Amino acid sequence: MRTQVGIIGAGPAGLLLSHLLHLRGISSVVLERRSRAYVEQRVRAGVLEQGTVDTLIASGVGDRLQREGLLHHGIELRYGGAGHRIAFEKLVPGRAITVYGQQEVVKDLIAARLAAGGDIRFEIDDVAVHSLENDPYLTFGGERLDCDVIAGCDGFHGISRPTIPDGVLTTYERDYPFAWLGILARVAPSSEELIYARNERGFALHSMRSPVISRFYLQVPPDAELGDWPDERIWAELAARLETVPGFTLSTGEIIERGVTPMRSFVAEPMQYGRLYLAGDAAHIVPPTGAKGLNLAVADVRVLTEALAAYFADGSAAALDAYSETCLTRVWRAQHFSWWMTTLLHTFDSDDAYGRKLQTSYLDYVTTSEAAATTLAENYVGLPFSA
Ligand code: RFL
Ligand code: PHB
Repeated sequence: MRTQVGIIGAGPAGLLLSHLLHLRGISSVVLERRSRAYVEQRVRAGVLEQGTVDTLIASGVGDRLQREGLLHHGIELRYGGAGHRIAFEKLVPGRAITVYGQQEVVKDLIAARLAAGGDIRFEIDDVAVHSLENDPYLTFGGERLDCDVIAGCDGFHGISRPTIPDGVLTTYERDYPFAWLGILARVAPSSEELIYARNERGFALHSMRSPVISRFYLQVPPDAELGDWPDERIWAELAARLETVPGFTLSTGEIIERGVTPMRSFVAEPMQYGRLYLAGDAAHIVPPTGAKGLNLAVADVRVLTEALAAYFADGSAAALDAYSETCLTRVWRAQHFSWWMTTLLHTFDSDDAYGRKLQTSYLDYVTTSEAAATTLAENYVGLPFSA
């Protein structure tokens, strides 16, 4: 078998890449370890930047997103007994976020690829990468797939990044002394906009998926186990951290999904080696406080698509050679923003009174200075893509 681009992983990065390449007349095969049902149901991100939405709409996969996505023009920062709105419509006019589940994006992309005759192979658990310097190919299930290039879109725990020889990559990491317990609940959101709450008991986030489904996250110890968090405890803790302003009552409902996510910042540089190009979580991850992971995956894939289109059009490799460097500017901006939002809102060491004062000082600044609020807003809705 032969294809132009062999893609490992059918997450947002791999699927969008396959879709955008198809629109440029470039062939690809997507190899995914999990089943279609599994990837379509995996609950993860929910906040799409303006540029992500624009990319999906412009490439013809935005119909359901436009019908069902929830357009938000602000978020609330809640601390010290009060809520403070960061008003995108005033601070970054014309830019907003859309709340639409990552698994809905994945469903839309799979449907579009299959409708166009795309080749996505699910439940392939033995992909191996070969000959990255020259004439690369993939093997799986006793088959061989020759490719011009390979795209490693297989997430943080995938096989692509580890196949790069020792000594090539430099990695940068930060661990955080907590995790997020996330739940999806069958209950109308208690707020129209997302609430990022700093609380002595730990951070809490109120998000949503639809007028009848809410999404919540709680800062928990890094070794937290779901067994220690029965429903009553989750709701009590969410109420304790969110019901801190007069008149706000948290509505509760049936919990339909739950999980614990570790928090980590990570970047591997460069995001390429020989004929292998890494995109999305395979190359970098951020703590979810800034809602940047999925959006960065989309940004990488846009750059890679343009570079591959130039390469396959006339053999010019300049953009491909510059792929990593082009992506890393945005990656590091998102790294900083995600680290900063995380640092601002979580409880680190309860004994660290100094750190707490610094947080409060910055929160007061960001909620009273238009310049500081604009910094938060323009990063949150996503910086524009360069031409
Ligand atoms: P993914 O989604 O992890 O997809 C990788 C795919 O590769 C497959 N795979 C393999 N396939 C074949 N062979 C192998 N050896 C393979 N190993 C792995 C996997 O099964 C999978 O299908 O990576 P991708 O495409 O780079 O997308 C990245 C995003 O998924 C991720 O950054 C976001 O979910 C992060 N994130 C958020 N990002 C946002 O932009 N906004 C948010 O609001 C947001 N919230 C979140 C998040 C991530 C979370 N978790 C659970 C990590 C909230 C949470 C709780
Ligand atoms: C979500 O809705 O899943 C979500 C929203 C905002 C974040 C992270 C996750 O910062």
